Amino acid sequence: MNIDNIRSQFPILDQTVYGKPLVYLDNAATTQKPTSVIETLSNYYLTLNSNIHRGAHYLAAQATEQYEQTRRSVQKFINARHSHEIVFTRGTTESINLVASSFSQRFIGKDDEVVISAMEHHSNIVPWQLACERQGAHLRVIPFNDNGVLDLEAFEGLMNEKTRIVAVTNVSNTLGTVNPIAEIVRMAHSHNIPVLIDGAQGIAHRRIDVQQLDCDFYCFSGHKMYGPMGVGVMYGREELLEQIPPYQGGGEMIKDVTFERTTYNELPFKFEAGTPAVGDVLGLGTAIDFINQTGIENIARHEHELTEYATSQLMQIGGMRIFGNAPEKTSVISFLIGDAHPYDVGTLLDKLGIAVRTGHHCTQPIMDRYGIPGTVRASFAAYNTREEVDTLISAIKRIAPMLQ
Ligand code: C6P
Repeated sequence: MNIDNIRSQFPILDQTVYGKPLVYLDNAATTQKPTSVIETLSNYYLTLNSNIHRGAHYLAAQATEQYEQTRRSVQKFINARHSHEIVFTRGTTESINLVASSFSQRFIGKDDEVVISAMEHHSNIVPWQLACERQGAHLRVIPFNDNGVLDLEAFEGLMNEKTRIVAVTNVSNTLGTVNPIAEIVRMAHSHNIPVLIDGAQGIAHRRIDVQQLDCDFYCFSGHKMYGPMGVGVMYGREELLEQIPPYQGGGEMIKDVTFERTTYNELPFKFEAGTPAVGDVLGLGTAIDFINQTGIENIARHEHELTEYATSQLMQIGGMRIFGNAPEKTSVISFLIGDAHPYDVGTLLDKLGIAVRTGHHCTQPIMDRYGIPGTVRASFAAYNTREEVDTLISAIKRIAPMLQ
């Protein structure tokens, strides 16, 4: 992988902050966007802007064609069986809320159970809590061990005839753990329980084949995979999407409306009420092109090397604690230095030009599990370099004595 070539596609990286070269290590929060994605957005507004599926004019037809073409790109990217199994949303959060709301109305009743894991992002906890509250159902939680590995034996023990769905993350945004989702799906399906995968942190780091995984729902955001903010995907298995009710009512999701009764549009439109973020969807298509051109396996290998290198360097610093030591991890490293507050570490790193995230990372139950207020999190993407890791390490060595 030619890093110089990749970096040249991300002009935002080529700047200084506080007089220091920017070292952007907050990629799990959002990745930067290549010029091609930014150009897709501006070209859309410069040459194509119009509402889709509605207008009888040239621009509307072109925009509709490109929007539907992007749906087919996403289908191919995750190897879905049908393009109508791809629903565009605002992001992972909306995708999970959609499933939690619509699936629970159809399939979850009083005293039923929903299984999630203890390492979920709040986006894969709260929507299920809301659904359980509404339906009178209960949440069950798969624990994980000190290294951040899910306890699959406990998982097996949690499933029973009341379990209606299992919802787990592909990759933990805090621990970096890559969960054995194919195995989780196999275990759940042996009890005829469908599975939702939160793919927010998986999609940009591993090849995802939803048919091979055999999952029932896979949710992700454009902005964590070099695409625009404000767009995401909910992949759902056709048979389930046919059975669950719409999430929101409005334009485009209907077939016929009278005051007595409304009938709904076919898939995927039944789940796409109102005007979507057309330009952002097209930008997501360009982000997929970027990933395909770079090669997701190349990206994964490069990030793995950076993560291994950074981990070994960090471990040599006195007082260093790394949270998340699963055998299979993506490019996320959460750490604490002695008793230093993560916010203080993040602020000092920021002044040296290094962007990391600090806090609970929207995973408070993980913090409770370890009895800590938060962590400092460095996360890598395709454009990060070994030199940037060195900059991080020497910055930490410089600030650590100030904070002990
Ligand atoms: N995690 C992070 O810094 P949205 O905000 O809808 O694009 O994604 C929500 C979400 C869901 N699941 C996981 C595993 C995630 O990591 C995220 C977003 C960001 O870790 C922002 S909190």
